[in-house]
Amino acid sequence: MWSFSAHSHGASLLIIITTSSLLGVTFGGEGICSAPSIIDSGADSKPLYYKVTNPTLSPSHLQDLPGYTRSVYKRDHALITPESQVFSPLPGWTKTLGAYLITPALGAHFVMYLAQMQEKSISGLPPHDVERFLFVVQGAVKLTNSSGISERLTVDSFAYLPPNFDHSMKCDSSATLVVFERRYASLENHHPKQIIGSTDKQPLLETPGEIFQLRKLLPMSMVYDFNVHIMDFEPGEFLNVKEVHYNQHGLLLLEGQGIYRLGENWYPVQSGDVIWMAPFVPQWYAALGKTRSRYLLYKDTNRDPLDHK
Ligand code: UGY
Ligand code: MN
Repeated sequence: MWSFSAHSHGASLLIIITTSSLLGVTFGGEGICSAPSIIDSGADSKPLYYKVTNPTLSPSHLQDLPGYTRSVYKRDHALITPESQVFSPLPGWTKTLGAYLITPALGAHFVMYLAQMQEKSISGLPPHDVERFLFVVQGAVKLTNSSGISERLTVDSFAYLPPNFDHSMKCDSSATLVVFERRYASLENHHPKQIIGSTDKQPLLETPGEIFQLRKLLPMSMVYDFNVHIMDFEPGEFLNVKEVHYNQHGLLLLEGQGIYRLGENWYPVQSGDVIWMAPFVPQWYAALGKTRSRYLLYKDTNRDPLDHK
């Protein structure tokens, strides 16, 4: 692999040693060069969804590229990767930093944000007539409603709070939540209720023609104008349907990596990435890598598009 003439032997060897140590290249026992694996072999011992709050901001092969980001913003979709998520104090919340990742400014009818609650923090309330869904990605919070009933929510648990429903979340040490809010599209004689649950308690649903595993976190009842899906793919599995539909999506990749097709674009994605999909954007996912892909997906549902935005 390396050749050098006798007279420059010493200098060349120095260059090889210096270059290889800079690149992190190792010489195997058989004399074969190998680069370090980019797969995190310690990932198994980490807490659930660890990579969402501890993402790989600079893959080793891109770390010297100032200004580089995988984030993309287009008319009918956006990819917002961790290195471009910007946090600032969340209005109405104490000791909490928030990053609004999807808002009506993109054309969405909902907001999606990450809330980083710090020690002794308290949540604020959503605006009037706005419903809220939250999912705990890291840490724990105590959710209390106006009847004084409290529930501790830990990683993988979620809560739905109906519009104008008095509640607060308190955090003793630290927590990261992903939150969806939208103005409730009301239906006569239908009244949504508070829901608390956790992903592993939700049943697996039939997915005719598809291979991925599906759980829905909210009831499939007309009362609710959206649902949040948890979708699991083993490496090599992909969406069979090349979907184009009227619904909007907000997606957080909780685990794994793969390729997301959005319109005519094909994006490598990994855990911690967020995607906005506008109505009718062609969408498709294939899971790659060595570990399961799991994503959490907001989807509006149960409403006539002529009656509601
Ligand atoms: O239900 C859905 O629309 C879902 N399969 N879409 C997606 O994963 N992009
Ligand atoms: Mn879809």
